Amino acid sequence: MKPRVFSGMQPSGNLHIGNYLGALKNWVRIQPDYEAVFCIVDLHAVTLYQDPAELRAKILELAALYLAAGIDPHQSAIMVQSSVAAHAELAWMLTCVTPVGWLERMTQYKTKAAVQETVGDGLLQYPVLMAADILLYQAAIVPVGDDQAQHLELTRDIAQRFNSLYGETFVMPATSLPTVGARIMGLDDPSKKMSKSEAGAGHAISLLDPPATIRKKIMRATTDSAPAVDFALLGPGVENLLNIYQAFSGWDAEQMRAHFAGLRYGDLKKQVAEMVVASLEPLQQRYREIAAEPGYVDGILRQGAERVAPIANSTVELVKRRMGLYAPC
Ligand code: AQP
Repeated sequence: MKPRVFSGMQPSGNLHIGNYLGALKNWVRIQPDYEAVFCIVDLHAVTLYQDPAELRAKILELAALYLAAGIDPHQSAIMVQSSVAAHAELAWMLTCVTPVGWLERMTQYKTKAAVQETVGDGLLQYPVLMAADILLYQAAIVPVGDDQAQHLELTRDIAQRFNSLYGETFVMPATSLPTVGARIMGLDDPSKKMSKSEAGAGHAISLLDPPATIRKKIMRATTDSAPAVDFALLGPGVENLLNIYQAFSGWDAEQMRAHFAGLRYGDLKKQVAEMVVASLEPLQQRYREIAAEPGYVDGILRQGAERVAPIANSTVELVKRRMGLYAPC
């Protein structure tokens, strides 16, 4: 039997090249070697207010993007978190073994809470729900970008605590980060990670941005006052552009140096833009084909939920028995 892999993304905002290079591209690469569950984590998205009609549309868009990027629904299950009730059920059980101090220390919670007038409890509980998503499927590995590494550590802490209180129950999931592209930074401000929820037209490149928009955003990306690429003195903006090129091209560090050392920033940007445009073109084409088939994505999501629900439900039954909750024989 193949080991299991689980990962997910929130249907909030527009998927960007950070989400693609940090996670989605890795999912496609590893899917033949694992029994994979790729989730659309809508319950996570509503930890911040989402317009209901827009959220429904974004769920289908995200599923279509998974498919367009190369997730094969015959190999991997694509499903929506809220369509398998066991996610929320296990989250509650894990909440009860999680000290609140562990959650208050999470960097993503602190960053997102800092810009809210009032902080919903869901935002604090976000990593417990993420732990439930992963532990529900007894996933051996979780391919994510670098920003989720802290939440994965917490998932292991919660699993360990549960196992020590109630006996061996959960598999310890390992974090899988890509070697290049684990943290793509904002084009307008390379000190901040590229993020769906960050406002600003020049911040992120969305996977569905037209070529002209991609070129414009990259040509305007923040660099520094040096004229050309110097690998001994890389500023964060230039390093980010080089990372983007390397992650899309698959080049090694030697090839990158040989090609880009001494190149003027304007030419670097042109080459990065053409690499991004050419890499996204097939994905965008497949996305348009999928979006033109009404009902296709709904069918995939229904099948995905039906496929994974028995695994999720059997974990919940096991956890109930371990905790002494009522579980009829
Ligand atoms: N900038 C990034 N570079 C590399 N990987 C990234 N990921 C996110 N940003 C980058 C990875 O993408 C996956 C999807 O994450 P998510 O939808 O759960 O949300 P997130 O991590 O909070 O990403 P965003 O884009 O910043 O979304 P919002 O603004 O909605 O919170 C994860 O594997 C993540 O590591």
